[in-house]
Amino acid sequence: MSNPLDDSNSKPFEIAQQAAALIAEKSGVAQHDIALTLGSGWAKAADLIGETVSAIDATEIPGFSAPVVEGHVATIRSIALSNGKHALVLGARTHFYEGHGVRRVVHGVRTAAATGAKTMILTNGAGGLKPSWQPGTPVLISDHINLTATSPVEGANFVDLTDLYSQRLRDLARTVDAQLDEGVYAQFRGPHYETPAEVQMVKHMGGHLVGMSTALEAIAAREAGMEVLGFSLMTNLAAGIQDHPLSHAEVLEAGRAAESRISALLAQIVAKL
Ligand code: 8IG
Repeated sequence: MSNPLDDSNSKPFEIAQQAAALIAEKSGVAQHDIALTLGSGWAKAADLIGETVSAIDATEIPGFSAPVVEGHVATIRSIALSNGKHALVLGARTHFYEGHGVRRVVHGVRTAAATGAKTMILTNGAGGLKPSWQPGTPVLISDHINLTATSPVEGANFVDLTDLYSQRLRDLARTVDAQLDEGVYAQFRGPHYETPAEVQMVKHMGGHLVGMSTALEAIAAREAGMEVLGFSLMTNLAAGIQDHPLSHAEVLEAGRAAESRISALLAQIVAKL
């Protein structure tokens, strides 16, 4: 299947504009205010934040591709909030490890910006470095370390990433749950989990969470002028910190166990935006 983003002569922002126009047409919602990417463990939030106006198969929208991982769904939803705002939920995250290039990874974020969204909420499942965190703990992302050795920004556009994960939005999240901890998220390329030595490297670099998404998307969101709120669901202690090997099944189970609680938390935060 061909994807227009893969043509090096194509313009990613134009394709995002086309995608946004088609979403507006299919949903009947001219402008969205907030966009969310719901990672492992966060999917139920879509049912809690408001009324689903429209559910669109992402593969019908220019630039989107079908997800590869079990538990990931390729639906774009337009949701009407009770406060009159409109949220776009991107259930179709493309991961960098899929090998389709960074343009496809950030296309959802660029499309969200093109629909008018000013706030981008990025969520994920992640490994944690703090032994005090229990699996199922939601953690606010305070900053990131991009270990993918690439950037979504094309050309000499020196985007400022100070306060990338908005202090204002983290403070707002804490008005819903004052106990929320925060940490620095390190994005690895994946799809393998880290070695214990790599986890120690992250610890020395000042990281607290390890995962395979979010940082590249956050950069693209900032480039597009959006304010970013980032959340990790800590599903497992990172390799070498927990005393047993990591398993995807265990990660999914921790996500399922926490899903209702953290999705309700996120929905309460969205209502305050
Ligand atoms: I869920 O421990 C989840 N995703 N890189 N490491 C990385 N990604 C993850 C992990 C983890 N847990």
